[in-house]
Amino acid sequence: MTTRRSFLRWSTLAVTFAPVRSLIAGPQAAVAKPLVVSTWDSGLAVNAAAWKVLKPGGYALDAVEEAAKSIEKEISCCVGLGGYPDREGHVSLDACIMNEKYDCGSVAGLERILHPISVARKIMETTPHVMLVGEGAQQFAVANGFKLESAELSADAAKAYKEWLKKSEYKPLMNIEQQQGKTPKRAAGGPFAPNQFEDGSFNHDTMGTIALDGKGRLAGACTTSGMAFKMRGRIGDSPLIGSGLYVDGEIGAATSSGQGEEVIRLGGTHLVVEFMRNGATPMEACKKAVERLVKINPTKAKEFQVGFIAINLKGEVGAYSVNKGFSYSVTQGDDGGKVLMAESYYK
Ligand code: SD4
Repeated sequence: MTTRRSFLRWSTLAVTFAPVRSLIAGPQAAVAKPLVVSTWDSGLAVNAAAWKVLKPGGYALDAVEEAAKSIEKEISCCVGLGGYPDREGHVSLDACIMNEKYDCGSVAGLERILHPISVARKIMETTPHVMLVGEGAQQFAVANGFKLESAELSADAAKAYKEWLKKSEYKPLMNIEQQQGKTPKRAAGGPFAPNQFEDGSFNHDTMGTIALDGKGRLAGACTTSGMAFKMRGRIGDSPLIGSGLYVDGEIGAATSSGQGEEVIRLGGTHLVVEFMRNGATPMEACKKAVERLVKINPTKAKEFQVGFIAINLKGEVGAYSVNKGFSYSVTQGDDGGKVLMAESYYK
């Protein structure tokens, strides 16, 4: 049995001797208390899907894939095929996945496939490549048994797109994800259908999930339909390893949400993990990355949101955002988890 003391001893050893340990038996030699953290309050339901894998001792990679699939298949404005289209009316999906051994896979601009996260994993596990985009990604998916779904927009997305075309204004709203638990107009068919809020504004909700399993293995997944009404071909941070997601099996994992362009210019989640490598806690690491981001242009930074979440091998959790309003969900047991509000640079 793992007592708290032995757990602490193991987790300390895991960090102190990480390089040696990996030479001997790989990161899975450690013993850890499973943990899953996702972006936003909608992450709670997503964590529940991961927890079903983590609780009986499953692999963190399977857990984060299940987490991502659980939201990809819901009717949602912002993840999966029910999402809002680009400005030419096509829904294009971005996703990536990474395990504790630097294995990673990614798809960008993928159309008409229900589970981009599973295509990303397939690329990771069966090809010499990391990332496939657009037509090639779709071709790969179909060749590997993924069904080609209809190109038709969901009823909600079609309505929102029609509405958007009236002004054709690209104007991402800060923290719009945060309203998900509040007073969204829910479309019929699922808990994740807050496509449009009472005030008419649009939701978007990238899902980033990072997990630590009972064997001390880390993994992460990130999935999105990207910014609603983006330019055709626009790719955000979410499918980019080191921007929307990064995992180092000997250190920790991080994922991001918000204005992807700002995360990309920083290599945001790789930076967070590097800060942890240099001794920062997950919380300190997220904060330092946000400070670096704000320093680029403090005035502009007041106008967009970026939030990071991170975990380390000790099971510590951290989050920090540029502006207030970034929430995240933490699940560590059967209690259904909790939603926390991240501290922010601008209060
Ligand atoms: C993107 N980072 O495509 C994503 C958007 C997002 O919640 O996080 N939405 O830039």
